Amino acid sequence: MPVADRTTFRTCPLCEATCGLEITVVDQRVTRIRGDRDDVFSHGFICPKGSTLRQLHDDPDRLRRPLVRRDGELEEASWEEAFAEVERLLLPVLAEHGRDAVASYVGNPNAHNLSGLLYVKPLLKALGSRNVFSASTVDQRPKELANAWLFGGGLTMAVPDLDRTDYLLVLGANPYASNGSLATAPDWPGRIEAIRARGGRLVVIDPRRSRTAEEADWHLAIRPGTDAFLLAAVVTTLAESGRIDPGPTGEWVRGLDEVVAALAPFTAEAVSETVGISAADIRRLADELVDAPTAAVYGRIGTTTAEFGTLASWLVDVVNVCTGNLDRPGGAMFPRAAAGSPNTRGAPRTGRALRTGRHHSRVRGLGETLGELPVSCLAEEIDTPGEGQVRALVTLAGNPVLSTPNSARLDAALATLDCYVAVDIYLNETTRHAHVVLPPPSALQKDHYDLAFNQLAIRNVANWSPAVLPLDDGQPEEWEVLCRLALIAQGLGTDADPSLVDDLIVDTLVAGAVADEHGPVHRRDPAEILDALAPRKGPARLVDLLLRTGPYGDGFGSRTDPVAPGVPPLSVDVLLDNPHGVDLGPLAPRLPEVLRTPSGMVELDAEPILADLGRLTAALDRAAPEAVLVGRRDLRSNNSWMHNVEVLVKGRPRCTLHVNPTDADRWGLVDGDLATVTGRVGSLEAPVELTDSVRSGVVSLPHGWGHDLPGARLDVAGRHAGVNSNLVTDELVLDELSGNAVLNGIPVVVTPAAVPAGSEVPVSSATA
Ligand SMILES: Nc1nc2c(c(=O)[nH]1)N[C@H]1C(S)=C(S)[C@@H](COP(=O)(O)OP(=O)(O)OC[C@H]3O[C@@H](n4cnc5c(=O)[nH]c(N)nc54)[C@H](O)[C@@H]3O)O[C@H]1N2
Ligand SMILES: Nc1nc2c(c(=O)[nH]1)N[C@H]1C(S)=C(S)[C@@H](COP(=O)(O)OP(=O)(O)OC[C@H]3O[C@@H](n4cnc5c(=O)[nH]c(N)nc54)[C@H](O)[C@@H]3O)O[C@H]1N2
Ligand code: SF4
Ligand SMILES: [Mo]
Repeated sequence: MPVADRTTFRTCPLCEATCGLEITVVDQRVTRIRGDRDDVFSHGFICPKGSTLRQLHDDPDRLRRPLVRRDGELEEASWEEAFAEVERLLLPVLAEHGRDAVASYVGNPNAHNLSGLLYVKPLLKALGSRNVFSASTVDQRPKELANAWLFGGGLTMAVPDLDRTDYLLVLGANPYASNGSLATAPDWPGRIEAIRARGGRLVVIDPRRSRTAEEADWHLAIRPGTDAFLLAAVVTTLAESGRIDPGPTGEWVRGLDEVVAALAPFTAEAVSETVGISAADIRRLADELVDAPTAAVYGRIGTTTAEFGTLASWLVDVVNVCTGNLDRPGGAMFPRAAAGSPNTRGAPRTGRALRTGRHHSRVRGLGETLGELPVSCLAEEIDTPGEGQVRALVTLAGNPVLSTPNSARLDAALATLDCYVAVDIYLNETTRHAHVVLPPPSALQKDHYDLAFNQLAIRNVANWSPAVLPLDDGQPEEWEVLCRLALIAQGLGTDADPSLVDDLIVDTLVAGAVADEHGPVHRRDPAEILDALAPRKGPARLVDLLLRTGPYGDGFGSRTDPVAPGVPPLSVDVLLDNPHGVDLGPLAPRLPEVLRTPSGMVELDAEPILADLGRLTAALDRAAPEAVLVGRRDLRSNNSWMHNVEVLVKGRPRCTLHVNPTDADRWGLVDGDLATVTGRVGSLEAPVELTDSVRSGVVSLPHGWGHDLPGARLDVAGRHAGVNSNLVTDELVLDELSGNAVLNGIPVVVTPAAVPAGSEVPVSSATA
């Protein structure tokens, strides 16, 4: 019997913008997805990816049943068989080689997924290995460390107050393509246009004239990898003319004078050649920033996946402090998330100092940060024999064969593992090496709440999205899969009930909540709280707890004042009654209560950061390579995993090498022909697209492509394969302070390819 049409609303989980979607379902099939005009944050905005949740769900290549390797081939198996195989392969590795022999890699979609956000940590704990890796060390780790040292929390982030600022300085980000990152806002383009419409100014620092740079009032084409020099020179320029003034925020800032003194050698003149921007332009930039009524400096991928990533990330906020823009409307402000934020729990202005390097990687001795090792050393931990060698791997929503540096080496290493378990929706370039693949339900089959991105949002909102479609027959939830893996890793067998882990997690969180003397349920009876959460289980129960004990929560009856007009204090039930979300208002100043540093101050002078300035000084007069490679993103792409959606990949190929015409003349390259790009670790071949949008001496290739490896099951992506840019990025070049990979500014040599245009170039021909 056909079920009547229904319309449901949910937040898009694909990128950080958190747009509201309106979804029409007929007979348990999604027939239409469009922007939810009534969403309190996105007001109907949607990008071309948002509506493809339907195609992703319906994709015949999306795995619905587990795969188990038998006689070398991956075959469909029952869930029981798959978990039995995990146990059969994993336990001997643990028994014979110890816990550190099992590595894990946690990919980007975990941040967009409640199961990932709430159940991965317990699984990692159950595995008990120090070899934990994630996409964070090819991404934002430098910013997290800067935040942790400055403010006392990795996600205690000062985000640009887009809707009120008069001046936005963007470094190394292209929100017209990415829709913004580490600053959550649906419709960045619209918000940028609004800045200009109200007489404000957009300035973009990028070696490419990106879509965002095209919209800018001023674009400065910086030399890749040099943002830290530029920002240091902005501070020094302001200091020279006595214009550093943190305003009222100064009361909560420690070490400003010391920092200004330490940056003094980086004058506009001293850095000009290194950054490729005239001293006059650097001075003008400093003038504009300090003269604007309000201004916000914002940096992203181009500043974090760089040699001085932590310094650049820290300097973004040093400039925000120096210009009086930290924590004021129109400047860079701290969100107050409704659920799950460490900076709304416990005692304000107390915390422990961040320590890094508490343990080190076996082969290269790289230091741990925030409990993880740099993913740049994953391959060597697998392929270097000796005591402590990694023999088993668990990947959770990750595709490191396309997303991490020198990926050919990792690709080869994965083929040698004794046990590789992947939790993933696709058989792709990485998971094709697995012994067991465990596919979770599609995004439309899951409840959703943005526990992570609401902590970075430019407006405080809360939005609960119930699952749109039911689970397939016999299919476990993703959190149940993760819990069952945890139980197997703890030797409790394949039959143990995943609720055991779920109950343990909720018990721990409730115990923490009743112990928090600053929280709303201090000293309440845990049993009473657990009763009030029943009968929910899984992520819904945990989010309900986090919301109700959060800053806008009902405190399980202890608070009753409305949090927005007509909206009672928050719980999952209240959010269910508000399907377009609840608007909790614009950001409000939060200093000093947001701080969790040992001194209770913004610790501008954190010792590890100041120590790293020596590295910056040493690089000041280094000669620039003839050519460097940078990345870029495309609106129709999402890292490596949405190229199997036909509507997103059709049309002109997007994986092209952007080359400036003057460079092409020098290097003998022709538009449309293949070029060979060679770096220290290998080479690749990509079609040349001539464009003056890249600075001379810079070539650009997007990441996340290279879908022609045998054994993957990606029919559409295989026909639009592109080439993997990480075949030439170098696993030995890091931002030393954070261990983050350098993925921009890779020295390369570009030559015409020996192979004539049009003939197929297998990626596997790349030399490693
Ligand atoms: N459509 C789409 N959206 C996405 C993603 C996607 O793959 N596709 N990925 C998501 C993820 S995981 C992330 S982390 C975000 C990233 O979000 P963004 O950082 O906005 O992403 P990019 O478009 O890569 O922008 C980086 C820009 O930095 C420039 N750049 C390169 N090197 C340098 C440098 O040394 N200095 C400066 N100043 N600029 C430099 C590049 O030319 C590029 O324009 O996007 C998210 N959103
Ligand atoms: N050269 C270069 N390399 C880069 C970057 C760059 O700018 N340049 N950017 C880096 C950045 S910012 C990032 S974040 C990383 C991303 O690196 P990764 O996280 O390794 O890669 P993704 O492409 O996001 O792959 C996500 C995987 O999750 C799976 N997946 C999707 N949804 C789900 C789900 O709901 N559950 C499960 N279990 N699996 C799911 C997909 O099938 C895919 O295998 O790439 C990095 N690599
Ligand atoms: S911008 Fe991001 S959140 Fe919004 S519809 Fe597109 S992919 Fe989804
Ligand atoms: Mo990312």
